[in-house]
Amino acid sequence: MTVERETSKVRIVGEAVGNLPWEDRPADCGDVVWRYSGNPIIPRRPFAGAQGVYNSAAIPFEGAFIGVMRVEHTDSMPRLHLGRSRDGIHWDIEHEKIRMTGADPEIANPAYTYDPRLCKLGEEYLITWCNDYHGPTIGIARTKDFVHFEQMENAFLPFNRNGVLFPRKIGGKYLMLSRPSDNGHTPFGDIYVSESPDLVHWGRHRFVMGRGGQWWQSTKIGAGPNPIETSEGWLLFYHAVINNCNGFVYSMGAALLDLENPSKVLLRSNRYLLAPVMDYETIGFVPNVCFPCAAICDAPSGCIALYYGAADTYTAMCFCQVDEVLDFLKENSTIV
Ligand code: BMA
Repeated sequence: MTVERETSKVRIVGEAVGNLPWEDRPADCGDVVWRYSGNPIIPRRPFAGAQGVYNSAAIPFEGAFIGVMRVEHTDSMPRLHLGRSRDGIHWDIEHEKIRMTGADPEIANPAYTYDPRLCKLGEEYLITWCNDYHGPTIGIARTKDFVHFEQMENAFLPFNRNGVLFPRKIGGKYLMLSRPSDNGHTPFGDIYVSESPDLVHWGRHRFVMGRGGQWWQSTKIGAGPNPIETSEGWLLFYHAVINNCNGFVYSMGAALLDLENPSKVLLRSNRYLLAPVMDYETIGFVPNVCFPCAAICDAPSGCIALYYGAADTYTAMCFCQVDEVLDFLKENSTIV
């Protein structure tokens, strides 16, 4: 359904998405980010052999939506599958994993692939994900048609499980956010930015922002959906983790990064925008996880639909409006 929306004050650089998956904020909700009433949009065990689909990426494509989904198989190993949706909410997911070609045999056929991000960069669609190579590192692939996928070189040395590209070159270079980590469940994590002339060789690594400050983001933080370009800076939604006596709890914060030098943080939330409270977020294979991986924006209205993995079991959605997120950030910001 196409919805008439008001025009936002903060300008999102991007396209109009008339068929944006969207639901207005419930009248009794005072939150800046609100959940879709039909959550979770992908249930537990969506097809035989799939334990769950979560932490997945989605993007508008040819008037509908296409997704690169993290599917946890019943050997508990995650692989990337293609998903298609007419409305961005109901998804048909291929039962076979995406076949990629072109990789050096040394890095082809990884045992696991997960937490994809998907962005349009020029005429291509680029997928980044956590890729198995002697431990987790960042894989990259390109496609133009979502039929042929070319796997490129891994971006970084292990261990790193969170690579997120900017959707355009900055200063003539490709930029990627990442969260260097260990090979276990990573009791630490900060966000760095790296640049590349060719999407193959990465360097000039710079610190962007780190864990710390308030308890909800004191253990680790990592980039969520690909940064959203706005007239005020790059809007970055990120996951943020607290370690309590029952384990990690993953919430979502937001930050604004400088347009020309994204290692410079202009604003950063000192309160979360989304934290696990619903049953589908608190009960699952990994309880207490909200893990945002994709954002689809309707540029004229500033409406943003976010996809997040819930409890490492489900896919869920939530919504927000760019002016309100920026107002929230201006009122609730501490740079750490
Ligand atoms: C992170 C990643 C995510 C996962 C989260 C919570 O480090 O592995 O895929 O959602 O932990 O288990």
